[in-house]
Amino acid sequence: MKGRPTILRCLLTFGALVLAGCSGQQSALDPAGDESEAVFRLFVAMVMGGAVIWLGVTALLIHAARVRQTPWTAEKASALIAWGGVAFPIVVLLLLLGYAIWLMPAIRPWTPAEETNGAIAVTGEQFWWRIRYPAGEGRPAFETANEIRLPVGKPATFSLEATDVIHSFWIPPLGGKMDMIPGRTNFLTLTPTRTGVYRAPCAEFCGTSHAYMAFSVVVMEEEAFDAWRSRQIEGHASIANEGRQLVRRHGCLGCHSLRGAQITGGTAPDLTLIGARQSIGAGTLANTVENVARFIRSPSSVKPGVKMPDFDMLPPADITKIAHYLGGLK
Ligand code: HEC
Ligand SMILES: [Cu+2]
Repeated sequence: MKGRPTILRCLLTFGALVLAGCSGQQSALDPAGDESEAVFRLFVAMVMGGAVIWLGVTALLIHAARVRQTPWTAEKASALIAWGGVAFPIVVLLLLLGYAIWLMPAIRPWTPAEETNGAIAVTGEQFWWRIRYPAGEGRPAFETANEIRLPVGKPATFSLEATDVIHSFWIPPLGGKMDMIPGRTNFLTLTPTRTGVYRAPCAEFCGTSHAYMAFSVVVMEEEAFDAWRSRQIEGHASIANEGRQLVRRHGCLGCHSLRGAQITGGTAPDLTLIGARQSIGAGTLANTVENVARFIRSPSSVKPGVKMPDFDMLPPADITKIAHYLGGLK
């Protein structure tokens, strides 16, 4: 008697945990875009259909084993097998196949050439994301990293590449995934329908720090997006301070670009608006001054295999100043 409530409690807790896992920044079961909505509907149709069929088969089994006392005649049994075992599965599978094929254009839209020109170029690198917004409407192109911002309600086309090994582009709440393959360009169009911040993990094992390779997607109202884009393009030409001198003196700009600072590097994430990003180290640490300092001091202890050298030989005061400076680049 004592066992019952415990089992019930376990089931309730488990159920609550499972349901809690459905919402959130990285869930395909909480769609925030047209493409993920289509995949979600297919998922629901399959789960519900599967559940109904399973219940039917179980009921039949119980009926045959427990309720019915007399055996079936050979004819009745054959008819049951023909209808229940052949006709029914064929109809169900054909319906599901038809539904999935009907959804396909929505999930994998063909991207017309004029849209590929305006695509946001995303390149997978070990272990971060290079993001280039194209020039257009009189605005110059610009580069950023580890965070994609999009205006809500507008289809966004991505051109996907990789420099080193295969990575995979997947924004669960919006749709995907699509492989990023060195030497090849793949296209994907996604239409966000809800503002919010989403997390997108690399979906193809790509090396030691594969699990620390994610980016954030910030879906914004159009005005806020335009303001962000203008700030990216402007950079920080007017900022002259000690932090910036230190960044230059310690050689950070040999790898990193910082629009408005003298040099633009290119083998590492762009740092122009680093202070406005959700996280640092490609989704690895929360974006706080302490974490930025920790990352600069010893990236290798945060991300194994990282391609940034440790800077633990720098005076701690310099690292703190740089971290404060970077945190202010918004
Ligand atoms: C040899 C090239 C190189 C140098 C020099 C270098 N970095 Fe990096 N840095 C990288 C790479 C590569 C990454 C991406 C690491 C990752 O997330 O996998 C990175 C990442 C970062 C990040 C996180 C960026 C983000 O988008 O999350 C910060 C902050 C940073 N570096 C600051 C610095 C500072 C400050 C210096 C100078 C003291 C410096 N770096 C020098 C290569 C370099
Ligand atoms: Cu990867």
